[in-house]
Amino acid sequence: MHSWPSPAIPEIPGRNGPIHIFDSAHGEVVALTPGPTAGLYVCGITPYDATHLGHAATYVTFDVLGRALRDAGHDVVYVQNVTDVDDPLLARAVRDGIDWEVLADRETALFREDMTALGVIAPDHYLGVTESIDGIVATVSDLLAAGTAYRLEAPDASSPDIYLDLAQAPGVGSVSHASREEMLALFAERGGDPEREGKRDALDPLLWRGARDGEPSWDGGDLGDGRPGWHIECTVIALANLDLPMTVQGGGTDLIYPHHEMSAAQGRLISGEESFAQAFVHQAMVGFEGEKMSKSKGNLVLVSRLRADGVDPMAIRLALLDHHYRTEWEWSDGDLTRAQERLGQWRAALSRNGGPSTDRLITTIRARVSDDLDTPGALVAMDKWVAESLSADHSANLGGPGLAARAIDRLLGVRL
Ligand code: 5CA
Ligand code: ZN
Repeated sequence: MHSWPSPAIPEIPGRNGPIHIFDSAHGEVVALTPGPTAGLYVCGITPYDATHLGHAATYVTFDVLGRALRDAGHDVVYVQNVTDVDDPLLARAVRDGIDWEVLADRETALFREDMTALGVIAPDHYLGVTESIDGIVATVSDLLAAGTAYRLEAPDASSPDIYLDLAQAPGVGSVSHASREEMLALFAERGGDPEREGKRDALDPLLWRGARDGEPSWDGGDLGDGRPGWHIECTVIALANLDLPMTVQGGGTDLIYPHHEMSAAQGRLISGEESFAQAFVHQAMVGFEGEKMSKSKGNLVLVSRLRADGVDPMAIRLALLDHHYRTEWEWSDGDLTRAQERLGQWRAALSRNGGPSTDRLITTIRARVSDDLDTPGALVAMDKWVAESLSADHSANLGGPGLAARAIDRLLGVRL
């Protein structure tokens, strides 16, 4: 599937050192050590109501991470999926009386426009699950042949459902460290079916769902007609495009269990590798009016709505960057007002004939982003440079504003 046009990344002198980031699996900040090429997989949208500010926070966070890795001298291979067929998307299509493919195409198109407006670097591999059916069928067939997956007849389906025998996957729990009780609760809450009769274990994830009336299905060969389960989608797309262990698997904290636990367990089982990702990195949930912003709750602030109201996307990006990715927060109008004022100040400083030296500014921004993506700290560094610029005559240093603008663009993705 085509992604979107990537913004140019300006050059600046020097480079960053190693990037340190909080790894949910180890529960501590780790130094990323990718070698020449870093592999980044970020879970993409389920396109039925895109792009709210929670999504935007997630993709801007991983965009800053990708920029930091490039600035530290690595090439980055960036992979993202689109869950363009899954239960919540199909349910929304039925509710709204719209064809599921039309809905998915429309919302994915809107997401691409939002990403372009927010200055997010495009993935190198942007793949819908509907484009990845062959690989998923082959993988599930291999698991069946190896005896690590099993069929379960479903009375309402024309072919059986297929589940992973999770007991045969090593290291389950190493990503989330959740207890059995927590796993059971989260599995039920987040798309799993712990109550399904006949499963070997309540937590076994669905790999292939046999075809039902009124649901889209694909020819699965020996699997029978059906469609993929959720977690296997990200496992297969990641394995097809990245070497293991990838550097970072990312997404929001709502994906730690079961999604990242299961996709990693499957990835290790299929590949025989010990580790799926060097680090699992998660964006804290962004809320609105007292609850997690979510499509199912409907309490959404959409990037496209703000853009249609004439809000500068760079102000939206600045508002997001002003919150550390590991801190939960709630969107309010004040966030936008502050960001708009800040953007105005920054642009005023950059339109002057000359500015302060940028040496300390660049060093500080590099230090802040490599310290667990401290973007609020990076913004404060620019605020200081801007205040200094506006408080005195700096016309002797003509190159200052240009270099500051390039640094902010390269490292934080804010175009001034
Ligand atoms: N398609 C799956 C991932 S394979 C999915 O979770 N789609 S989604 O549309 O629900 O979410 C897209 C991304 O945004 C995920 O990484 C998710 O963790 C993140 N996300 C969803 N809601 C929020 C929120 N309120 N705050 C921050 N991130 C969020
Ligand atoms: Zn995913």
